Amino acid sequence: MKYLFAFLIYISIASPAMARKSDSLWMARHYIKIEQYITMRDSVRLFTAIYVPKNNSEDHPILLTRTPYSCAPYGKDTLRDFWSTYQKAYLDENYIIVIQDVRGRWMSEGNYMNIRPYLPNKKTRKDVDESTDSYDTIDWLVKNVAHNNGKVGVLGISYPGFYAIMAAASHHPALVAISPQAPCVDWYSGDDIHHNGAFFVMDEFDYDVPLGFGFGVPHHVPTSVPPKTFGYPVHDNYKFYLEHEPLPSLTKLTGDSIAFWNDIMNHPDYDAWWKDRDARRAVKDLKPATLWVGGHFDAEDNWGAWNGYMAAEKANPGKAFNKLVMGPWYHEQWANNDGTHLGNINFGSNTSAWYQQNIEVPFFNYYLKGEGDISKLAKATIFVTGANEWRNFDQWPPVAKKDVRFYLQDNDVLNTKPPTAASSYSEYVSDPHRPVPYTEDVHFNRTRNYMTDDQRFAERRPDVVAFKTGILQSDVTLTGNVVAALQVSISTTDADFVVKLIDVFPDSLSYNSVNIYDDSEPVLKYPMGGYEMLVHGEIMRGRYRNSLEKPAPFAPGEVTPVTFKIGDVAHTFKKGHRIMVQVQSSWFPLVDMNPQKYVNIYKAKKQDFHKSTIRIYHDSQHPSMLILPVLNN
Ligand code: PG9
Repeated sequence: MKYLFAFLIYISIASPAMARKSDSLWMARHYIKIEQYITMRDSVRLFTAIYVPKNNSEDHPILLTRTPYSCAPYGKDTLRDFWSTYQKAYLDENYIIVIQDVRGRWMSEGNYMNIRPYLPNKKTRKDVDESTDSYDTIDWLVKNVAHNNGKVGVLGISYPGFYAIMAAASHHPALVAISPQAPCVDWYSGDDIHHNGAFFVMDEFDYDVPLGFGFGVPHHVPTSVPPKTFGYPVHDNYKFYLEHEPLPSLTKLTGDSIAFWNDIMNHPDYDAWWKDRDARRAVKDLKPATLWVGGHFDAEDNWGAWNGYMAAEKANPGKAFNKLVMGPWYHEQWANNDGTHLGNINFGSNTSAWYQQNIEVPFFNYYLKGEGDISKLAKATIFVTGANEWRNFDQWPPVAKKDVRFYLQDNDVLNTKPPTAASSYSEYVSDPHRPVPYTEDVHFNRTRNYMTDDQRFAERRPDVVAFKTGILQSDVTLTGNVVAALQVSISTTDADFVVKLIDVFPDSLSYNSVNIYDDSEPVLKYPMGGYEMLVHGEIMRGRYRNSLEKPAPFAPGEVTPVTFKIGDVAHTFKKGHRIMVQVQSSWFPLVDMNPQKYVNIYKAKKQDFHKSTIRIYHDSQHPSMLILPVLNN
C-alpha cells in the first residue's frame, strides 16, 4: 500500500513537469525551428523565429506575430512554449508559426520607434514603416518557407495588435486574415498612456523605466539579453507617486535616459506627433478578413478594440468580414485558460475557452485553410455582463439601443426626470495631497481587478459624489457608448473629472458564492450585499474639454459644460439592482494628479498643486446627466 501511496505522491508532483516535458518533446517531434534574418527593403534585417511542421504531406498556412516583446527563446534548439496555451490548437492543425522581433527590438536591427507612424505616401525604399516591414516579411515567408500554402494570417494582442493593424496596411496579397486584439490604437485618446489627455502615469512609468519593465531602456545593437531592471524600493504606489507628484520628479528618476518618456513630457497636447501615431490612419482600404477582439475590463486597450473596429467599419463600409468580439475580460484574459471571473465578479462560464474554440481558431482555419465556415459570425459578438450571456448584434452600437438621459438630482438621486430645482449643486474639495485612490487597498503594481472592484470605498469619501436610481423594477441593459454631460464650476483654473458607471447589488446578497481564484490574485470570500461594481469609468482632463488639441483654462467659479465619452459598455443592471454614477476629480495613482492650476503639467512644480472646490450642478438651468444606451429588447 505504502508504495502505491508513494507512487501517487510522485505522480501528483511530477505530472505537471512530466506534462510540460512531454509537450516539449511532442513539439520537438512535430516541429523544426528556423531562426532567420529577413532583409527589409532598406537593408535592415529583422530576426524571425519560424516553426515549421515536419509533416509535409500537405502545405500549411502561416500565422505571424510581430512583436516588440521578443520572439524568445533564442537558439534553434529551444522552442517557444505554445503547447501550454490555446495556440496548441494551431500546432495540432500544422500551422507554420512565425514570430518576429520588430525593427529596433531585441535581435532585430534598425532603430526602434514606439508605435511607428504609418506613412501613407511612400516614395523610396527608405520610406519604411511597420506596413512595409510586414510586406517584406510576408513576401520572404511565402517565397522561402517550405510547404506553405501561400496564405498568411497575422495575430497580435496589445502592442502586437498594433502591428497586426499595420500588417493589413501592407496590402500583401498573401495576407488573408488579421486579428488585432486589444490593439494599441491611440495612446492619447484612450489607450495605455492617456485617456482624454490625462496621463496614466503608473502604467507608463512602470512600463518604460528600468525600475519596472524597462521597455524604454535604450537598445543599440541586436541582443537577446533583456534590459537590466531593478525593482522598486517601495511597495505602496499611492505613497510613491504622491512623493513624486510633480512629473519632473519622475523624469529625474528616469535619469533622462528614456526617450519615449521624454517624448511624452514634450507633447502634452494632442499634436501632430500624437496624431501621426494613431493606428486608425492605417485602416483605410482594409483587405484581409479582420477579427477585432477586446475585453470590457481591459485596463490597457479596451478603447483600442472598440474604436479600432469602429474606425475600420467607417472606413470600409460594406466590408464583409470586419467583425468584433468583446468579452468580459481583463487585458489578454481571452488568451488564457480562465475566463470565468474577474476579481469578485463571476461570468458564469469559461468565456475564454468558448471564444478560442468557437471564434478565433475557426476564423483562421476558415481563411487560412478553407475549413469550416466562420463567415456567418455576427458583426459584433458581445458578452453582456450582469446577464452573463453572449449576444449577437448585426452592428455596433445596436440599432435597438436608445440614448436615455439619466439626470443627476438633489439628494444623490439619479433618474430620467429633468431637474426642476432653481439652484442645486453637489460640492467637494479636490485636494492634490489626498487624491482619490483608484483602489481600496495598499499595493504597488496596478491591479487588473480595479475594473470591476467594489466602489464603496470611494463613495464614502467626502471628495466623491454619488447619485443612484431607485431599486430597478426590471432589467436595464446598456449596449453602446455612455456619455457624461456635466455642468461644473471649479475654484481654480483646471481640474479633472472622473465619472464612474456603477452597478449597485442588492443588500440582501451574502458572500461570494464561489471562493474564486485566478492566475494572479486570489480573491477571498467577499461580502457582495450592496457591492458597487465598477462597470466602466473614464477621466476627462478638464483643460481638453473642448478639444484635445487646444487646451483651455477654466474661469474660476464660472459654470462650464464638460461633456465626454465614458466608453462602450454591454451590461445588464438586473431587477433589484440600482444604477449609480460617481463623480470625482482624481483617480490616483492610475492617473497623474492634475495640479488644478492651468500650467504645463509635465513641467509642474510642487507649489503649482492647489486644492480646488468643485461643484457639479443639477438644477433646471444647469442639468448634469449621463446619457445611457438603453437596449430596447
Ligand atoms: N498595451 C500594453 C502597453 C503598451 C505600452 C505601455 C503600456 C502598456 C502592451 O502592449 O502590453
